[in-house]
Amino acid sequence: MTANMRSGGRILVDTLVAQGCDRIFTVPGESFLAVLDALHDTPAIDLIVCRQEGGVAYMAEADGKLTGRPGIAFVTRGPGATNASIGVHAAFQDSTPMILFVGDVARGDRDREGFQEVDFAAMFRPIAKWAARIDDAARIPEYVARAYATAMAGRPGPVVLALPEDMLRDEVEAVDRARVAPPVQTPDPMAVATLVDLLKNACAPIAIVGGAGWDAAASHHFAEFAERVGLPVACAFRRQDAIPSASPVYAGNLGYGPNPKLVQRIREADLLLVVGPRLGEATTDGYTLVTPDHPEQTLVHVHPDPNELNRVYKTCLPICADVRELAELLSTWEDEVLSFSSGAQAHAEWLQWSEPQPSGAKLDLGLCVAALREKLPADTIVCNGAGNFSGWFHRYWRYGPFPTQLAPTNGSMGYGVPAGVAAALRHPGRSVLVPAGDGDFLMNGQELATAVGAGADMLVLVIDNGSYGTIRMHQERDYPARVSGTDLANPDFAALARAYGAWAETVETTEAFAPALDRALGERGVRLLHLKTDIEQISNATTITRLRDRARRD
Ligand SMILES: Cc1ncc(C[n+]2csc(CCOP(=O)(O)OP(=O)(O)O)c2C)c(N)n1
Ligand SMILES: [Mg+2]
Repeated sequence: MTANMRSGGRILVDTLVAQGCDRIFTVPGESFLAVLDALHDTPAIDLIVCRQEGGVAYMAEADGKLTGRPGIAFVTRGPGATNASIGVHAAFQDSTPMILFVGDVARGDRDREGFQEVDFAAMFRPIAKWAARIDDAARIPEYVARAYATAMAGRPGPVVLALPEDMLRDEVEAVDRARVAPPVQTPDPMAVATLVDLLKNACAPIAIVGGAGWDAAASHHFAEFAERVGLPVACAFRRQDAIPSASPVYAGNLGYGPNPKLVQRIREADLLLVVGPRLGEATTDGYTLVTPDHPEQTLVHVHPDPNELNRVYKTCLPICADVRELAELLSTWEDEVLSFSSGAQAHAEWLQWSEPQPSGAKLDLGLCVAALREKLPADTIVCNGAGNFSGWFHRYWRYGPFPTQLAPTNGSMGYGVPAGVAAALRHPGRSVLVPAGDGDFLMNGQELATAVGAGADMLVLVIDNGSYGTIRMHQERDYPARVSGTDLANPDFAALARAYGAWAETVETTEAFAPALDRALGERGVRLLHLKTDIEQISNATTITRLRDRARRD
């Protein structure tokens, strides 16, 4: 053996270090022992061992959202990869850079449907940007560099690489690759000049922002520009940190249950400046708020991926560019003519809409969010999965500077706890808040063990209405008073959290919430407040009684 010979596992870990990877999320498998062995001697990489591959993949996805570079996950063959697929789907729909490495059967056993064998390239093709297998250990640096490049380029997304276990044990010579940077995508100044001209001629423009490639710099520069010209800025679904809520032109969020005044403003807009979002189904209320042909509206779409321009929406001015570069160029654009008063009006409307009014409920979630607003720092990272419980946070929480929101735009349950772990590890000094539904929490509640084991500092709120409430809401609309398949018999969540080693209390009234929150904030590590709410408060906008009354009238 010459001095340059390395195992496939060693080459892979060296390659990841060269790409800047400092953390891997995993559930181990015997299919990638050579990688685990190489990690044994690699202090540069923090290995986070999880309890289920759904948790692994969500953590990697959330880490990708936080850093802008691919979050890294390692899972085993069929069972591990199928569990992890939920996070790949989230990364795909959320445009998040991520790489999932999957241990695979030995090359010589392929196509016998050996133990846990799956054709991973075929399985992941519809939900990954690229899915492939590395058959030659000498080509690991090339495959991994391409995986990084692909995950970050254009519209970011997930890449899946299968690793035959015997390939990882091969001893070969390989040429390392240097860290991959995303491509430079400076906007064409002529196109930006046209954009500014369109703004000058517009009576009622509005920006819709967030999404692919959005980062702290994009947020800073875009807010600077929008504030200077008074342009109202709405955020796409679950991109509420695209600019801080405190910005004087922040107009609120789109998605489920947006401010009707914001909806009206978008309908009446003559110019839509869309920077980053795909204008997906949730953001556009099922392609109705902005219709694909949007007659009488001019649509400027800025996106780093040419395939997203004119894909669904007729686009008057498509600009293929890095959103950060576009925002920076706009912030330094010298033009005194632009000045709108609508940004301040839209912000005032949002302030009013996002102020919780007492609902009369015994444990009033709106008032709980108001208490959280008072006691938690502005740069708190709020992590949630799917369910109506999230609606109170989307509506009433004030999101701080990017990144402060980790929430799946693909509406995937079980995301909050794993995302909270990723956030607590990436930003140990920051406050991390995980609002979770009772259904949502138990989809990945096992990752509390990972959180406690990793010394994560985070506050979990389990909002326990004894129901898959969102589905109950749809049920009450379509089949009133016929509850089927949505009631939940729940554990004592506080006792459960304590069993994991967390600090926990149960809260049953609004008055008890703030003192319990104070006690939670006085502790460190994982803390959980079990909030027992009434299913009657089915969303932040309506009640079961009102839904039934309406169904009776219709
Ligand atoms: C992984 C996954 N499974 C199922 C669904 C469908 N779904 C959306 S919301 C929801 C219920 C959420 O219940 P809970 O977390 O208790 O929140 P609540 O609506 O009661 O506030 C379900 C089952 C989903 N979005 N994701
Ligand atoms: Mg529930």
